[in-house]
Amino acid sequence: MSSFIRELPKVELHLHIEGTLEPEMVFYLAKRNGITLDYADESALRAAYQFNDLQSFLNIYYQGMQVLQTEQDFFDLTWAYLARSHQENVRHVEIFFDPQAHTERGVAFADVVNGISGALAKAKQEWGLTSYLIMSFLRHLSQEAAFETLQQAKPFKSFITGVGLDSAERGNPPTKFTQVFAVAAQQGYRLVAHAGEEGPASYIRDALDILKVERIDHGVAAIHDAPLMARLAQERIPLTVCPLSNLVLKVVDDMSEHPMLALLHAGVCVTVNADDPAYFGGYMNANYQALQEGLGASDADLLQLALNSVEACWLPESEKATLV
Ligand code: ES4
Ligand code: ZN
Repeated sequence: MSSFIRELPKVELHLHIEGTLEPEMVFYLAKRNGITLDYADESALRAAYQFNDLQSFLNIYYQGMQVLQTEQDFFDLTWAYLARSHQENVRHVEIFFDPQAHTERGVAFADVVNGISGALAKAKQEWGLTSYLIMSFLRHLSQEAAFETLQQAKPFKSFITGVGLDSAERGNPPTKFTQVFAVAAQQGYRLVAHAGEEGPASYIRDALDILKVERIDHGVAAIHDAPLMARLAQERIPLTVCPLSNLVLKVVDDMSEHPMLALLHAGVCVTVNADDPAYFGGYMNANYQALQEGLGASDADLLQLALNSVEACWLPESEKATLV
């Protein structure tokens, strides 16, 4: 790992907190909560992390998070991620959580948000590590279910800055959630959506024009659509790209074929992110390193990517200045 990458001040804009659940913590929490797992030990669980596409990952991801049951579990999960981020010189994070994946199992919305928020507050106090929380709707569920989740979030509005859209992309287009995104915007949430990960470039356009999101999560399918790329560059619409995720889920066949640098050099505001680091082989520094070693990104490229993340984040301009 180069010292340049380690010392670069970094901002993370695309991270699912449930995707930071390491096998060791799965076993630790299973024991604490009296749950029997289908796997004999941590290495047997890790061996099951073999993915062909997004859906094969999601199956394991939703299964793994069933050990998260109490507010303390969500606190411990988030705290471990923040400690790791602090070690990697990550200065600010905007992280997703999937409330429906927990409320559907009978976990209280309050326990999820209070656990995560408690750890975020502690990291700000201890390290000055700032954060925002983004509530993501599961796109394989109905818009009606998303509306119910938006309603449940009302008492916790001050802890939740944005609304996002994730899970199985193909067959679940942005237009399925037009009304709930409009209402979320009226309520004062900032908007993002996963689009153009496995789905087509048209989902990126629809997320922008119909859902009216301000950032696109992934968005790598834009590389196949020259007019869209030109628009993203012209309007400096940020893409939160996740290199190791794209490799492990076979969005790209090899890191040398990843579109990150083509997008960067075309003037698109692309950023580097970890997505689900416990499942995809690494946190922020590992993602920068993959671009350096697998794609030949220069230190100047990596610096520009890190500056793009500062530009794309939601901190007030006065606080952005203190990051760099
Ligand atoms: C996700 Cl990589 C990815 N794509 C879509 N939804 C997700 N949820 C967690 N990780
Ligand atoms: Zn994601």
